[in-house]
Amino acid sequence: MKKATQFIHAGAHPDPGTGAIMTPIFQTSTYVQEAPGVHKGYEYARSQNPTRAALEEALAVIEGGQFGLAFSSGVAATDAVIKLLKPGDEVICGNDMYGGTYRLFSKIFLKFGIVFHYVDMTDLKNVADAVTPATRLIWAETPTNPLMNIADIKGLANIAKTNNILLCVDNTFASPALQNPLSLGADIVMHSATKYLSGHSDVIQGALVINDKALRDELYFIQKSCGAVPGPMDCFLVLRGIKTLGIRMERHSFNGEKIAHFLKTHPAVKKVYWPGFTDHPGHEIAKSQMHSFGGMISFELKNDTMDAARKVLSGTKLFSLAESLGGVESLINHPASMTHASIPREERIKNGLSDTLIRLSVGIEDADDLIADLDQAIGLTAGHE
Ligand code: P1T
Repeated sequence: MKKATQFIHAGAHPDPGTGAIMTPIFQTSTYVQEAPGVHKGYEYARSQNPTRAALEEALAVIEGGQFGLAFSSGVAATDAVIKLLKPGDEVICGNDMYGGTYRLFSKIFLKFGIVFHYVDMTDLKNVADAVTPATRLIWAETPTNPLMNIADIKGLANIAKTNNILLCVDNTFASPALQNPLSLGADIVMHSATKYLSGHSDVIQGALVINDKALRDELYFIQKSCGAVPGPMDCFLVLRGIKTLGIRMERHSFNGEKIAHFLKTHPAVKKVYWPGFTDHPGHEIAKSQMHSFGGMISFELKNDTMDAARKVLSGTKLFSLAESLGGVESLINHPASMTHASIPREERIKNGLSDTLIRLSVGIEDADDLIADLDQAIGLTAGHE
């Protein structure tokens, strides 16, 4: 089945009781059993819920995997993956990633004895060199948040397979419409479903998709034992979001491309981070593993003062200043003080995330309106160069 059809039909089965075409919101905590242990496959809603089951099936189908698992947030999904490990195990991860993932690794799991090596994953050699006998997991974001770096998923999978290491790819920025890491050799795909999967900025949720049954069972055991499950209403919202994922991503990519090129030629802009540019260092890899380049763009002004950055961040009218991304409406964000504030400044700067970087989540409004908005906001810095 083609992707466009999958987005509409994955996980959708008419309700056996009523024929309802949309999966009902099973707002229940428990299920009545006929006799002890005699039930319809549902015992207690932390372990199973039919709305969640429909969503998990849909997630698996659209990522091209066998099994999906939904979590109460993206970080809860990441948390479950790291809980596969034990003290002394080592993880190789990128040096540019969502600040909350870095915080989870460095402030929570480090004290439980898990060791994290942060490397520049745009060069596979850095990853290969970081492998030790204790390495159990490679954690990759591609494109990265917020610098839009690209890692070669097939290359990472080769390193992982050769060394008997798991590869988990955080596919949040691309979404399943643009990139399917399992087909490139990853063992686990992680999503902040809060973003493109939900698409409407009205839900917090996370997801994992897996092919291997034993690995799925381990992660399911963690999901039900630790309890970070999403409620049925949220599952319904993400199921609904998935139906329009394909067409939304087409428009995000279309608008993203227009805005990236507008920024690149703007006289007040110093640098634009977007993997669709032929001179982006990861462009050829991005082209080979992504269907299009999505709606995430970061940029820096030639005037690299906080004053100028603040003028743009506060000056847009259509782009709302907010954390998060992937919704239908455009957002503007200041990673250094917002989404990536938990990364020590020294680390951020070393890895190329400047104090004045501005990140855009380009929505699905009219591209010309969005460009006019950015143009007027950047214009507010004129005369301050
Ligand atoms: O917010 P939550 O659903 O828990 O997802 C965490 C997460 C994981 N991975 C990536 C790549 C992410 O971007 C996020 C969340 N990011 C933001 C809130 C943000 O504005 O960057």
